[in-house]
Amino acid sequence: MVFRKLPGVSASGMGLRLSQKFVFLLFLSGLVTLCFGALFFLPDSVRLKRIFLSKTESQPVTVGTKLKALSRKPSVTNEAKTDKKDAGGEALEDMTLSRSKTESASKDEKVTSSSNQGANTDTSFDYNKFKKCLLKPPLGIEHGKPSDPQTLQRREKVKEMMKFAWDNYKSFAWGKNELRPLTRNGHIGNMFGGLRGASIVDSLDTLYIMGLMDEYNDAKEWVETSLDLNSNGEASLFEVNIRYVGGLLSAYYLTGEEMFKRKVMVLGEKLLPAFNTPTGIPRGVINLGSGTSWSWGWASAGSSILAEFGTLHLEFVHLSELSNNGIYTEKVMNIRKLLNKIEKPHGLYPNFLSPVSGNWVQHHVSIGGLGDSFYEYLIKSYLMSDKTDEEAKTMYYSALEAIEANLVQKSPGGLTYMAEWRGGILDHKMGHLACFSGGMVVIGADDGAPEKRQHYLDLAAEITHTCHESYSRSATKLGPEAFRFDGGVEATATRLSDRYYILRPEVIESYMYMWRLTHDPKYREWGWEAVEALEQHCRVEAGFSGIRDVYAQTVSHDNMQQSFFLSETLKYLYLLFSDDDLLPLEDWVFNTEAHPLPVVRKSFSLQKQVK
Ligand code: DMJ
Repeated sequence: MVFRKLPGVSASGMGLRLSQKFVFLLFLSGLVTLCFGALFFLPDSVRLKRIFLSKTESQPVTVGTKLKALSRKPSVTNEAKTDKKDAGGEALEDMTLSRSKTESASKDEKVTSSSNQGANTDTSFDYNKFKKCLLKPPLGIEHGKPSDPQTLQRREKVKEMMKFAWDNYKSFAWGKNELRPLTRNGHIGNMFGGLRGASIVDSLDTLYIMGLMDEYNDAKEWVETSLDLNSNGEASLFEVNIRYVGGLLSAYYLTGEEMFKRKVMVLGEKLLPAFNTPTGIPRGVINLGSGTSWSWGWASAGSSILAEFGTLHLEFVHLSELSNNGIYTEKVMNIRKLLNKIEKPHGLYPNFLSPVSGNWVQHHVSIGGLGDSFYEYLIKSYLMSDKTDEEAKTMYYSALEAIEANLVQKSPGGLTYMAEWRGGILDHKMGHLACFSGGMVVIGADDGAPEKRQHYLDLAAEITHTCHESYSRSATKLGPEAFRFDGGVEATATRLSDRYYILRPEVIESYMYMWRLTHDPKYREWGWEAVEALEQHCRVEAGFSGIRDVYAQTVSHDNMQQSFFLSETLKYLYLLFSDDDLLPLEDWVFNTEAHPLPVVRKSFSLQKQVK
């Protein structure tokens, strides 16, 4: 061997030894680098990472109120997806989850898997402490029982309607998403990515506040044993968020059942990959298994929809509250920042935005479908933050000012309505969905400029009156999907395709808020008119059904009991006939599916307050 003798080796021999050592060391360090690299680059390396990284390293860290993730995961590319078929706007039942050809994820778009975003932190949320921070008991002194006998009787009627709707769902559609009351079977649809039991999750809080405890317990047991979150289908991010995330969050906050919290955290984490776009604006459709996301096939140029990506804030703030992980708040604050910064035509927010460029795609503005709940979530974010979220407040009142300047109209007959805006041209139409805005304007009346308070109360009352007119002017006393103020009509649908009513809540929602904030008895009367109309035209032998033409003397049913009928329509009616101490507005904010979420108070929040 050349290197047998150490002492007295020649210079060239020494050089050889040194370079061999160097090569050996280089080889060793390469090997070590490779091994460590494999831990991070191989799929499913999460468990190994946990061994080598401390928890805090894989968690996001706080930088002021903004959070930054220290993700070491390499980027992967979304697979390109092809078109299925187009779906039209706000659909009646099966909103097709079509994919946008133009908007499949671009090759250089980087996404990280949710498991590596460290979404679920060990929680230290203290439910008892949270309860103590509420100003009032959630269910009031006596579950909001009204003292006057007529109101009590009306409330009992609404409770009976809920039990009827629920019992039929249970008999004929248990575990499916909705009941088909005419054919007495279940409907699954394709909005929830393979998740089931939408009517159950949407009903939990309604059953609970109505004191339908056997029914609530059945619902709870189903969620515990049968709500399978390992689905692999394509879901509407918006719908899953408002119905499932909202429903489970409310159930947890009202009951303190840890199981609801566990479920909602698992589901919340599955939604995170939808935000992995160049701008952080999520796309509309997400595969709950793979995390891949797409834009709706019908959304122009692969855009995301304002009412969809703008209706995540309340639920995501609560996901951060419960998990003590700021990542959810970070995602929605990022959306907020972009919307705050971007130039707005006449101060208005168009309905379509590119998740790639972050620019508006079309100048269509509406307070109804495609835009609606974005505005609702601005004022509700402010209220839910215990009035600390100044950014949301400013954005809301500026948006409202722009809406008033550009969209609010008075008909020749004196009805106030919110028209739609297409690049500066007004379409004198108001959707049923836009009727939520009476309630929105009234809940924000107190916190605007003091000199505007009365003006906002008047505006809210006028809009609610107009929406009531749209009901009064039909044969069924139920309102159409959209009504117009041109061609010689007022608050009336002119097109056949706008005449349907699918058990929607928005008009009744505004009655409820108007009642709570003004105590004008007409709102309870109008609510009762709606109960009678629902009973007469929508109640069938095995549940409640939507109708195809509110102007027809003899109705034709659409065979669908929407889950929002149980979650919203009946809940708002029940609250309308209850005392104000049932879910007091000082403590609770309703998400857009009527799921109550508590105001986040500094005294119990582990997260930094939004400033
Ligand atoms: C509900 O799912 C929600 O209220 C949503 O914001 C709009 N559409 C339906 C009810 O009409």
